[in-house]
Parts: sequence; C-alpha cells; structure tokens
Amino acid sequence: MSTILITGAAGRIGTLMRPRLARPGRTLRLLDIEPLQPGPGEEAIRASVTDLAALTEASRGADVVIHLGGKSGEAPWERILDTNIDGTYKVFEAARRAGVPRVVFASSNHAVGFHTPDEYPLAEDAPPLPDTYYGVSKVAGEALGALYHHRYGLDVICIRILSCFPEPPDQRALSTWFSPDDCARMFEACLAADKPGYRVVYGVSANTRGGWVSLKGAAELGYRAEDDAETFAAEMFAERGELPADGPLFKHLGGQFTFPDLDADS
Ligand code: 15L
Repeated sequence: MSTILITGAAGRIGTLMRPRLARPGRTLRLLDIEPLQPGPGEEAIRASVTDLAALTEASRGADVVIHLGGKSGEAPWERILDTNIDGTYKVFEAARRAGVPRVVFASSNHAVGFHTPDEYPLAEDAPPLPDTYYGVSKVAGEALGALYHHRYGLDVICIRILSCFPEPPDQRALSTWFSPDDCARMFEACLAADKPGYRVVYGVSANTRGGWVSLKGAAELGYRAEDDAETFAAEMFAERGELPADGPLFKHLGGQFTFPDLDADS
C-alpha cells in the first residue's frame, strides 16, 4: 500500500496518524478543507469531501482511502447530511470511479451508542442504535461501505472508533480509550489484511476497565492492542474525583452522546 489518501487529514485523528503512518516508500496524500503543510513523503490537497470531482481526482493512483473527514461530533441535521452522509457517499463513489480497491472508514461507537452494559462486550453485528444524528451518519457510512463492497467489490473496513485522543479525556474514556499508537496499529492491520472483504470492527485499546466491545473482529484483521488507559486513572481521580460507576455517563456505550440535552448546534 504505497499511496494512502487520507480525508480529513487536518482533523484530530488525521493529525495524530500522520507521523505514525509515515513509512519510507509510502506517500500520504492528505486531503482537507483546511490548509496543510506537507512534510516528506506527503502530498496535500485542499478540497472538501462534498466535492466529488476533486475527490475522484485525489483518489487516482491511490491504493487505499482512509476516510476520516466530516464532523466528528453532533451537529445540526443539515450539516450531518451534507458533510458526513453525502460526503461519505462521495468518498466511496470517488474510490470506485478512480479504481481504488480499498476504503477504511472511520465509523464510531456512536453508531451503536444506545446499547447497554448488559450487552457487553458488544458484538460487531449488534444492531444499529445510533445516539445522535452523527451516529446516524456512521450507520449510513457503514451501509454505504456494504453497498460498495457487495455491488462493486471494494474491500471496506469500518472501524467503530471509541475514544481516540492523546490521553483519555474523562472517566468514561478509561474504558473507551483508543490510544493514537493503537489506532495506528489498527490502520496498519487494515492496510495489510489480505482480501478483507467487508468488515465492521471496534477500535479500542487494551484498557483494564474496558471489555465494553468485542475485539474479535479486530483480532481477526491482525490488530493487537498494546496500551491501557489505566496508567492515567490515579492522576485523573486525584485531580477530578471519581464518578459512581452507575452514573448517567455509564448507562450506555455512547456516554454523554446519549444525553437528551446534547447540544447539536456546535
Ligand atoms: C466519537 O465518535 C467522536 O468523534 C469523539 O469526539 C469522541 O466523542 C468519541 O466518539 C467518544 O465516544 O469518546
């Protein structure tokens, strides 16, 4: 896999992945609406995931697309529809038109955010239970991936990412943290897998307080988690105190995304 097109490359996960996915002989083709300064082994394209012509051009000659672009949290419906749902359709369609054989789609735990702890570890084939319009867009993206695999033969891997941040941002993330290094290991597994077909896997680290989602599918792809959010727990509790394990944040996989007063106007 020598040329990798990364959409949303200027975003949080894109920025974390750039140095981690860099390899001699590999080109990272970075696409974003924000300006990007390409480093060695990188190319930058300023374009939106809502621009099919630009996406198709950017996809030419790529071996794989890693689709990170779009809103990474809740937003008004029109914005989700345009950037996340139509944008993801355009990413798959551009890949098909340009002959890119594989797409790795950054899905989210919020596609299944209303599942509850009695179902843990949540299976890869758990029914969709989105917790937000954002979660609906991830369900739609997974469905588009299935369509483009079954109809056109693209290999499509959807990673339901839990919480990918440099450090766990809150107590829920002690269970859901997906360290940047583990996230890069997951992408490498997606790039290396031989004929993966269509798959949905969860992306999470080996957290002591984890076990919320199945890692069976990820392991079948060749992913092995190495990091554990527990290393941050003592300091987090010392600074902020500890929330009760039966509190609202822990009632559903999606945590705060399931709260009825979640602000969609961000
Ligand atoms: C996501 O899908 C979001 O992109 C991210 O900002 C976090 O909220 C994460 O899920 C999470 O569930 O922690």
